[in-house]
Amino acid sequence: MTEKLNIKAVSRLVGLSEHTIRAWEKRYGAITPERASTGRRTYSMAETERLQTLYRLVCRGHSISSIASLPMPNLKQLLEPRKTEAKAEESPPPASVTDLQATHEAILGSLRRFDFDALSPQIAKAALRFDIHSFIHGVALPLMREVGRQVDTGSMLIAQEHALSVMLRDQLGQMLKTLNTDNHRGKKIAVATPGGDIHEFGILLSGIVAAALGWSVQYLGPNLPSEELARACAALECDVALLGTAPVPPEELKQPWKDYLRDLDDKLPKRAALWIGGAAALDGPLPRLKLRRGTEWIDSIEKLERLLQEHAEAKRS
Ligand code: B12
Repeated sequence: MTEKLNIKAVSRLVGLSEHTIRAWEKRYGAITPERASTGRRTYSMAETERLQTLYRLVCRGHSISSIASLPMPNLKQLLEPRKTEAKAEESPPPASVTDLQATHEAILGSLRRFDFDALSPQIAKAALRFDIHSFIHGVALPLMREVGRQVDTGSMLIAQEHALSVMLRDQLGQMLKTLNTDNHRGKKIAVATPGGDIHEFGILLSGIVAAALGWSVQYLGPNLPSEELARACAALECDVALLGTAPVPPEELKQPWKDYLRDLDDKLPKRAALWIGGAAALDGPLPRLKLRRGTEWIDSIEKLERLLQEHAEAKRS
């Protein structure tokens, strides 16, 4: 019997939200899942692989409308690196789910055994071996979430979380630097977190995704006061100010999010759009906050990828 997956499992394996999977089916006919007797969609492994391939191509700048109906061999051909194309095309071939899981387990194992010497080479090897998309969605994000969960339940120490954070941070910083080289002519995006919030992974991953899509990333790091971000955007002539937010307790922040955002809205140059990613963009009152300029609330890296593509295309047309 051939294995069938439900939409939740496909979403987890591929890294696309359930909403996007349904939208790609309905709007673009990208896949045609069967329906179980309950009416629920079921997906074959071939359809799962097709979604994974489409997602990778979208991350490399193809619009879903232009590739959704192509047969698999053509999609695979598009994925093959061509020497003359952009840096994102130079990354290794897509990783299999089994390889990603084995890497995840190996890194977690070293962390559990306090074998910190093994961690850094393991992370570096994974970054070389997998394409950017797989490394982010299949290695970096699941590791941070799992370690956060284990610290919560008391099965890992905060010291282990710190050790992993530092090594992942170094690796991601290196990737950002490499991808950002030669992007001077792309649209400019400044990336930071608000004063008091030191969680850096959301903005690092966002910077990597933007750089891979050809944006010129001005990485300002975590813990930046609103006024400083506004002034830097003016000096750098940025098209977008991207703010990453983690679910930090309010007392950790130098200003409440609302005040920070209003101040930024006041002080940012007119030409800069304001994009807000992470916890502040999730369900809650903040995304209804009235600001004067064009504002996007971004609850996932996937939505960021879409916006970056749309805005990069808007400039060209
Ligand atoms: C790593 C981590 C740290 C590291 C940060 C290292 C670093 N250089 O970044 C360290 C150890 C330093 C740290 C410190 C603290 N942390 Co901490 N940390 C985490 C942890 C484990 C992971 C967060 C992370 O980086 N995730 C990776 C992001 C990218 O993934 P994500 O959160 O799933 O986000 C998704 C979307 O929201 C979106 N997204 C997220 N950010 C962004 C940004 C942009 C621009 C975009 C477009 C999208 C986007 O994309 C993701 C994928 O879809 C979380 C636990 C968890 N499970 O979240 C706690 C967590 C956030 N920390 C927490 C706390 C309390 C703290 C501390 C106050 C105390 C402590 N426990 O150590 C301090 C100080 C924080 C401060 N002042 O900022 C709490 C906050 C809960 C709360 N509200 O009370 C959490 C939830 C842990 C917990 N359960 O207690 N932390």
